[in-house]
Amino acid sequence: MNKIALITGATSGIGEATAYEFAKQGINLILCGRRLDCLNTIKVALEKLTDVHTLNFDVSNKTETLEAIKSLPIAFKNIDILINNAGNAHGFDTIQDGSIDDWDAMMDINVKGLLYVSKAIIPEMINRKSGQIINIGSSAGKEVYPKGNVYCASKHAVIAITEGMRIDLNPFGIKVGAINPGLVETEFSKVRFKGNAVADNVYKGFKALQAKDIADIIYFAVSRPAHVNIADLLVFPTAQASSTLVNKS
Ligand code: NDP
Ligand code: 8X3
Repeated sequence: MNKIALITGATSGIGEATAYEFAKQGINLILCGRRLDCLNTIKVALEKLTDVHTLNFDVSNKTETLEAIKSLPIAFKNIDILINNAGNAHGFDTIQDGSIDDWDAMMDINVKGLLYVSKAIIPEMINRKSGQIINIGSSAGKEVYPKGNVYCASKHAVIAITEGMRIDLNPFGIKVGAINPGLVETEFSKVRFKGNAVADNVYKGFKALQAKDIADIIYFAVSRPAHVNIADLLVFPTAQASSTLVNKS
């Protein structure tokens, strides 16, 4: 029987690329995101390869999240793989200049949203004593960089939550791990800089990671034998040595 994966943030970037990779590998999909038009387009494309169900909700809305996952049809209820990917940076400011709305968005989406989705899915994994959760952290969860403050805090939290989940779910044979990318060329910087042209420069002068590079690694993690768990992985583009050191031409 085909595995079932739920991917949050499947409407663009890493989540979308992971949906395409999983579909190619015959994994049935539950695709989540706020942009309904994007969800529908991806569903039409991937239905040719696998079974696809879409859930249109905001992960930072507790009620919407719990109701959406409760609404899954029986054929999609037994989720084998959860990819907690939805998230973004909002703003790039010093702590003294940062916007409280941006801080709320990052904590509500990157941290609390991940928790709400996990809370809805973990009980079924515990019942079946199997499952795999991959949380998309970041190199920003490993080190703090100037003007990264709250985004970095949210990703440090993702790594701490991942470790806590791995400990607490250990008796049930559930795999938990974090994949932590450095600079990936997606819609990430457009969101962070709120459409400002400065976003166009982030990936200039070097070859950034592409969403497909991370999708390949996520598939690698979910296709290991039952006794192998990729617990924590840091992935940089070759040109990047740390959050602040990128070899640009
Ligand atoms: P994108 O902006 O391309 O994708 C973000 C995804 O998250 C979208 O599908 C968006 O969908 C979804 N999302 C955002 N907010 C919400 C919300 N409130 N509710 C539901 N879904 C939401 O960026 P990436 O693909 O790069 O980002 C994916 C993950 O990877 C994030 O967690 C990010 O922090 C992390 N990451 C990114 C890196 C990078 O350099 N790009 C590096 C390291 C980590 P929609 O708008 O339709 O809701
Ligand atoms: C995204 C990578 O360096 O912009 O998490 O924080 S970075």
